[in-house]
Amino acid sequence: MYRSLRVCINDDVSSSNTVHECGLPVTSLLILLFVSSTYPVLQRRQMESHTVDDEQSKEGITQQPPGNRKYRNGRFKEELSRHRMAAFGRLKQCLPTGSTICSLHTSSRVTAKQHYKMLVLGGGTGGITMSARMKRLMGAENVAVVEPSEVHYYQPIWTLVGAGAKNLAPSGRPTANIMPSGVKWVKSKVQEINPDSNTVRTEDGSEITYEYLIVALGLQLHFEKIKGLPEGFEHPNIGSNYSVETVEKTWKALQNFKGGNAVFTYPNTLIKCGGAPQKIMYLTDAFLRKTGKRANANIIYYTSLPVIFAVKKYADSLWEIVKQRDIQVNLRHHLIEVQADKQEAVFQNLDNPEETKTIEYGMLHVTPPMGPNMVIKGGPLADEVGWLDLDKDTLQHKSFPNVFGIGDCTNLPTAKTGAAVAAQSAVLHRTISKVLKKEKPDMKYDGYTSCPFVTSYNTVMLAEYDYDLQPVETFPINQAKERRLMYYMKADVMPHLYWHGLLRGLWGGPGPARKLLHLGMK
Ligand code: FAD
Ligand code: UQ1
Repeated sequence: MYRSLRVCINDDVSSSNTVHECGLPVTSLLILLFVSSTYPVLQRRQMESHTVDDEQSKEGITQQPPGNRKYRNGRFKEELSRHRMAAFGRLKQCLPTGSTICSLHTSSRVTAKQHYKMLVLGGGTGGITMSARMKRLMGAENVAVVEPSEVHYYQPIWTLVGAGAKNLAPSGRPTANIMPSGVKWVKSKVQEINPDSNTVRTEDGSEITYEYLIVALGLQLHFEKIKGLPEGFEHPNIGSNYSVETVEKTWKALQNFKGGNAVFTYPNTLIKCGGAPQKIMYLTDAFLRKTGKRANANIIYYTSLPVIFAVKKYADSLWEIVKQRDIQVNLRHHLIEVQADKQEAVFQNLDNPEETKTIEYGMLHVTPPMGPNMVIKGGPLADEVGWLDLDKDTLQHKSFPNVFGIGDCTNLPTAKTGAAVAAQSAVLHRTISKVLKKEKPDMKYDGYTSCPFVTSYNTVMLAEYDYDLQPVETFPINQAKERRLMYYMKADVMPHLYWHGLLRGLWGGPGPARKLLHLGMK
């Protein structure tokens, strides 16, 4: 096994080993990673554990809809498809929603007055992860999550859905199934947060009071800031991996592509997963090569940034890749208009705003502008831009010590990713357990974030870095190389780590595994 493990670790794409040779040892390595990273959590769990155990609470005060396990199969597929149709309807009406907000449920189950020791706003990656951890810390009956959506999505896999390498349906699971058992799910939308009176008002007019609050509301997509969108998505040959409504349109556009310009954009705002606009471009290149259409295609990347990527080590590799694959990169340009009926996209030169150019496309992948959640923006919890204003070390709010935050909705100065949420969740868990004991928080978040750059249908370059934009690599190999092992991890291992590790509050990022793999030297 060790011999083949060595073979696997040396699996940069120039090596002749196949992915299959790697399967068993890689799985062993990843199990080792998971166990080493969750061991501290399990140890802490014993020390902190509340008397309500999982099984008891499942049979006890669970407030989830009955029979939710059955819901998984046929009925869920129907529900997912209905959810997608409704969501596209909202996208057309141009509502400033995030990627997964569903307002179908103005819950009749919400009673007029409620109080919780720990109230979590948002049931996405950060919200569910923290509610699982808070259940462990203080008992399920003390925790509630406000989340309007019936379906929870694993967004990172949409990169592969847009390229036809995975199906959309398994990226969504019923919220009822991933809500920690016994935790109250308030199926409504937060409308207002009043931290002076420790009160949250929901869309149906209910008021919920709290002792402690975790804000995990994600960010909002703004397709409507590009002239001609979102209605342009009704035309063919345009898609976006950033939303459940548009991700399958990317795959259609890729399959329909006959030749001409295949155009990829990166907007003039902060975004989640800053690598995703490029990942679909490399996959497009690979698909067109495989199908013999690459010779008739110009692949063009327009980015508002002055660099291809913020971390030099990985940027150097990406420049090599675009050169090798004959991809044209235009820095400091952003998409301002789409005339989808004519298949034309208009770009502005950010260094010379008077200058615009119109490009005809055979395929267009749009990364929309993004911004803070409107519920936070302009309110007492926001910084001057609108993000949740947190201490970057402890994740405690700067002005309200009983308020905490995690994920894309925050102003933590690092890239917004699920990997960052994982690392933040371990720190935030520790901070809150200290605050509950009236002690000073003692663990610091270092800004850890990660971007698995998918560079083809079997390679990934795994970027990992911190607040200082310094690489913080988990594996004792050069991660600036494209590797098959990393593709296997992204496509097949990460989803399991997400559903069964992160969302259950058992995965706090690869920090402990990194220490182990570097023999305690990092
Ligand atoms: P979300 O998971 O978006 O959750 C926010 C939740 O808040 C949602 O459930 C929403 O319904 C809810 N909400 C919003 N408004 C309200 C309201 N008013 N009231 C109540 N609830 C509300 N990350 C990686 O680590 N690796 C990757 O490879 C990767 N690839 C990605 C590829 C794509 C195409 C995309 C779109 C994302 C990718 N990410 C990746 C990023 C990752 O998915 C996000 O960073 C992560 O999900 C953020 O978690 P969050 O909890 O902050 O926000
Ligand atoms: C990660 O922890 C994570 O959250 C579960 C992701 O989101 C899906 C990631 O993409 C990555 C890369 C990580 C980091 C994990 C390892 C093993 C490096």
